[in-house]
Amino acid sequence: MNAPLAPALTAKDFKSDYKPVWCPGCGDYSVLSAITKALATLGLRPENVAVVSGIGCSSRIPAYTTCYGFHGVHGRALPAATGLKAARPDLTVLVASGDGDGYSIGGNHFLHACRRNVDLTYIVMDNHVYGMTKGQPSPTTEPDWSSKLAPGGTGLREFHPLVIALASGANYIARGFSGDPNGCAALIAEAVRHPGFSFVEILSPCVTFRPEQREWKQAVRPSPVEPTEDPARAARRLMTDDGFNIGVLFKGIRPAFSGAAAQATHAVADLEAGFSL
Ligand SMILES: Cc1ncc(C[n+]2csc(CCOP(=O)(O)OP(=O)(O)O)c2C)c(N)n1
Ligand code: SF4
Repeated sequence: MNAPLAPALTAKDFKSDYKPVWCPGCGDYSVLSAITKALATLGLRPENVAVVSGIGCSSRIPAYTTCYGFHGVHGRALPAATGLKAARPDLTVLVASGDGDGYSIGGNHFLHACRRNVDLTYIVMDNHVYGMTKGQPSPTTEPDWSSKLAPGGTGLREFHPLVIALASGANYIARGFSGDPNGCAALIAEAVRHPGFSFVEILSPCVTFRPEQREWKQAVRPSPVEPTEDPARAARRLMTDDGFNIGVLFKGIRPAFSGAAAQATHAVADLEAGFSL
């Protein structure tokens, strides 16, 4: 007789008993719901999933799931996740980050994670501000956003995450909005299924330090075009992107990094012999 099938899990099974400490109305609540819904939709089990993060309000996500979690060092989620996936390719590895964590201190890791194309899903909750440390401008902050900490604005050009991801080699690129958790869940589920490095940028308002972001609800719109596998076409679309088109931009066809090319082809003794004087 066949063993009984494990019962299907729901999003609730992926939520831990820890109550999130986010401010009421923070977009990250919906992103947590989207992640747990995506994992249930994919038919995964918590013991087969790891959620890795850095530091920030958004980086608290691992503790709020029942999956394996690693709440690491600011800006260093991607290297930790890359090592984990290399050691445990059987695990589904999600990485949660914020625009400060992922694009500022962790910006260099972002470039190289895209380039390496290890099979990870990178979810960045972008609120154009450092929420946890009380409202400093981040790389995606508008140059003219004036605040107590940056009166008159920084005057600095914004970082363009989707452009950088495409130029650096990410294999799946999408943008979601936390106000549409079902849409975000669908983007995340597709990102997990897609081989290689998948990048999902989610506009997730910080209602405390950027209360005007509540208006994003009126600004976002479904992308008018279908995803493309052609990087040149995706790049042209980004030229006219104002940051509020929601959906999948790019689904690449690069095979995920498998490590095959990095397998040792020489015995250590042969290498030593080659270097002997
Ligand atoms: C090495 C290091 N530098 C700085 C900090 C302080 N710090 C903690 S969270 C954070 C910014 C988080 O911003 P973001 O990633 O945008 O996340 P949010 O809180 O907005 O979700 C900073 C600068 C730190 N913890 N470690
Ligand atoms: S400070 Fe901003 S990002 Fe942090 S929990 Fe509050 S609303 Fe969310």
